[in-house]
Amino acid sequence: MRNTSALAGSLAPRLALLALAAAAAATAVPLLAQPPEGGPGRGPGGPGGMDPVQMIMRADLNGDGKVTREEYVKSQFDRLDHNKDGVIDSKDFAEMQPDMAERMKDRVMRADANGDGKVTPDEYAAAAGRMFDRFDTDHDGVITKEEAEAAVAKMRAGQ
Ligand SMILES: [Ca+2]
Ligand SMILES: [Ca+2]
Ligand SMILES: [Ca+2]
Repeated sequence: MRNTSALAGSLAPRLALLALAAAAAATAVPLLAQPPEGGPGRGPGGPGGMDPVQMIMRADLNGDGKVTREEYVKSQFDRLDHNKDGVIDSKDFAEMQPDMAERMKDRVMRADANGDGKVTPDEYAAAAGRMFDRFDTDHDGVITKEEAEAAVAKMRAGQ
C-alpha cells in the first residue's frame, strides 16, 4: 500500500499544474469567446475592423457585462503598454502595426500631461477617465453594453 502514497506524491505537482492550466484557460475564454458572429451593426468598421462597442466591452475582465472605471483604464493601458515596462511611449508604438500605431499614437499621447513622452498609468487614468465618463451616461460608475452602444452611436452621429 505504500504505492498509493508514492502515486499521490507524484500526482500532486501535476494536479497543481493542471489547476493552473485550467485557470489560464478560464481567463482566456471570455476574450476568445467574443463572438465573431456577424451580428447586426457589424459594418465595414474601418481599417482597424474593431467595433468600438466591442473594444469597450472587452475591458469587462470578469465578464459580468459591465465595465468599471478600473477595468476600463487597466485593460486599455495593459494593451497599449506592449513591452510591459509600465509606461506607454514610442517604444510601444514601434511594436504595433504601423497604421494602427499612427492612429493610436496621437490619441494616446494626448494623455501625456507632463509632456515627457511617456504616459504613466496615472496620466492614462486621468485621460481615459474622461472617456469613461462620456460612456457612463447614467454616472453609476459602470458602463453597460447599452451605454456603450448609445455612446458610440452618438459619437458617430456627431461626426
Ligand atoms: Ca511600454
Ligand atoms: Ca508623462
Ligand atoms: Ca452606467
